[in-house]
Amino acid sequence: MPKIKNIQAREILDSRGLPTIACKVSLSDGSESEAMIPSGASTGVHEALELRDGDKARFIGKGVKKAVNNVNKKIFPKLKGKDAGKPRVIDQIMLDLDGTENKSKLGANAILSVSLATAQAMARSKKIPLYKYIRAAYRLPFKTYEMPYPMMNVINGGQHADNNLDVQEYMIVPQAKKFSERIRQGSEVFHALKDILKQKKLVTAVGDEGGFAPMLKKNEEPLKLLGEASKKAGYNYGRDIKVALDVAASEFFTTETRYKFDGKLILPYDLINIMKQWVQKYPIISIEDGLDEDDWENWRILTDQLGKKVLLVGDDLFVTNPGRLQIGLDKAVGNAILIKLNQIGTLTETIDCIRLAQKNNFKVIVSHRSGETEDTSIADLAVAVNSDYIKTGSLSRSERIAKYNRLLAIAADLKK
Ligand code: 2PG
Ligand code: MG
Repeated sequence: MPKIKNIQAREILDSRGLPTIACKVSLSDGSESEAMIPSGASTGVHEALELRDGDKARFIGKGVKKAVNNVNKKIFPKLKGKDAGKPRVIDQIMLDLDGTENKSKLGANAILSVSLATAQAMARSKKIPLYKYIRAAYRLPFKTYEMPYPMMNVINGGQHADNNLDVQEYMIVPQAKKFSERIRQGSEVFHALKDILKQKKLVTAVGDEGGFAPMLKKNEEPLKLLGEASKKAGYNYGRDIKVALDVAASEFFTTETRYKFDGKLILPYDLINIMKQWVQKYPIISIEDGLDEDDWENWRILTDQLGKKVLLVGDDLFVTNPGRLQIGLDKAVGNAILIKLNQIGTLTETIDCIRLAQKNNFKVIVSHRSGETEDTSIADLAVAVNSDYIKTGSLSRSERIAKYNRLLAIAADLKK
């Protein structure tokens, strides 16, 4: 088994032009690979810590030199010479070295960069694609490979755009059987939507995840526009094209349990009612973070009322953390989980969280971050774990398209 020979991290830029960490792991047999770590904007308070320098003289305080140093000076000496093909052991060494609950000493960005680059390098060493390596290394019990359904974020709001929409993501979920056809459907609806926005004299500039970011009067309007766009592209809104939302409610939750929505302060009960009405009127199959990340009580009510009809996805709620997910399972809250590697900070804990979800019949959605890079590992992760869905942005911006193109390559290999 190859050993870890060298680890070299450095500071690079993400899709927002802000610093993030890249890390190259080199093995004793000459294989090597570099992982690049994404960064969120609507980060949950329970996420593992993304270490930033806070030095206002560089990159408005957002430099990651400390994280880079932690990899090169603290993590590398501990991992040098270790078996690269034992991901659980490698990750545990880093967890012990950090020793904190939320990886605040070394930084989740530092730790994940090593965790992921080691897996990538091992896949190269074994001359197999990353998705096959992940499945084998963690002894995942699946017999076949399934391609995920993409949730494509074609209208951006919330923290990802400068428009007036409170809901962060309006996503289309194409339903074709073949993966490449799902991508085609998504692209066609995206372009039809652009034409419609132009006709209505609405802005067609895009937000952080490549979706359009028009100024609209009400949060409900995009749901109508998606119907018009589907129709214009020749699809049935409901049968061919379904909808997923990321409400990202933690971002507009205010004190005293009120939500600021459509310009008004409303009760959780009102927000739940709005979602119920939308589910009746539009082909919505999934609602992510419909309520605040700590509003467990109302999450429970939401689950009771809508849990049989749609996916209720915990993102900020569960933060890819098996412990938080277990709380949700015990409280019977939600029925699906969003999976982001950098919310928890190691590949091993990510896999464990996915397995816990799957064993409890929760649906799994592997996800990008709003600040991304050209790294496509999440496409491989999704296929490795037979993720039900993947959320990786709109049909524009290369850091989003890179993941779709990687999935197309995998689908071609798998003849799916
Ligand atoms: C989300 C993500 C990705 P961010 O809320 O689901 O779309 O956004 O990376 O900004 O947290
Ligand atoms: Mg989210």
